[in-house]
Amino acid sequence: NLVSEDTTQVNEQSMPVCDEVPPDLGPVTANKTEMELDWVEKKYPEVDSGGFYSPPNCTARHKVAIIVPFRDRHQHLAIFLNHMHPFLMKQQIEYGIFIVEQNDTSAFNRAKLMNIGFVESQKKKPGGWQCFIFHDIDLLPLDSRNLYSCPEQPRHMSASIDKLKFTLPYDGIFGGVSAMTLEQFTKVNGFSNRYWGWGGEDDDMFHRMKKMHYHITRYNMSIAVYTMLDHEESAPNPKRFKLLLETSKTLEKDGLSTLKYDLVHVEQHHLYTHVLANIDERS
Ligand code: BGN
Repeated sequence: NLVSEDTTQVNEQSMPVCDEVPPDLGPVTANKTEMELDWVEKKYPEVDSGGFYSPPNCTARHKVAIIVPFRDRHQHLAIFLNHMHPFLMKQQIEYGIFIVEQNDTSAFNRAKLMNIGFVESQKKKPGGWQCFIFHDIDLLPLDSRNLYSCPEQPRHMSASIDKLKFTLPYDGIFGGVSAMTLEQFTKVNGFSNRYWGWGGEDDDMFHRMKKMHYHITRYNMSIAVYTMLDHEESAPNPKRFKLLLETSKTLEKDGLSTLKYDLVHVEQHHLYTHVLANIDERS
């Protein structure tokens, strides 16, 4: 008996499944000069309101929510969207870009914003996203072979960054850009909500993954290449060392299960969905 291959499968609209490895992938350049969002919006009419896209001629293999924690980086937003949309479209994935902004003035809480992005993005997708890519706004991928999908194990994507001399600062680094499946992310109870200020929240996620017996994978350093946009350094959180020692004890009591925030709005712009929330203790 002949068993039809994946590539010949058809869906309701009789579209073939997209190739496992889309055509014409390789190194790309980044435009890091200041630009207007209005101008970027005009360049990508094929992107649907909310920053959603699915390939027109084939059924995507991956449904990916790109979750971007955000505050005070408006100059980066246009550059990021201008880079990411063509990059992701070329990969023939179905995706949505979610910019999750902290509205209050307490210290930036990157991890909590990513938890909120996870929860809110799921509400915006019938059937739900299966893959989540948590993405700093200042990192632009420079090779489209760096596929924005979720393999069997969590993947650290931004392994090779120009500002870090294209080397891993340490083995267990899981910051910058990371990919996790729905199952992986929920099994570890998401990120910790307790890291206010710079540093450690990504290491905390690394510990969570290890505790649940996952192991972090990476693409080859020549493919996982990123360029970083310039910005001022933020103040490190002095409590991060102590928090990190507590991760394995507190995993069940700190994360998606205890996430509380006050949603200001979820707005669909042409190239992204804007999630705005108050997240500090007062909210
Ligand atoms: C590490 C930070 C990470 C950050 C990387 C790269 C901490 C915890 C103290 C052990 N970790 O030092 O959060 O992603 O640098 O900049 O500060």
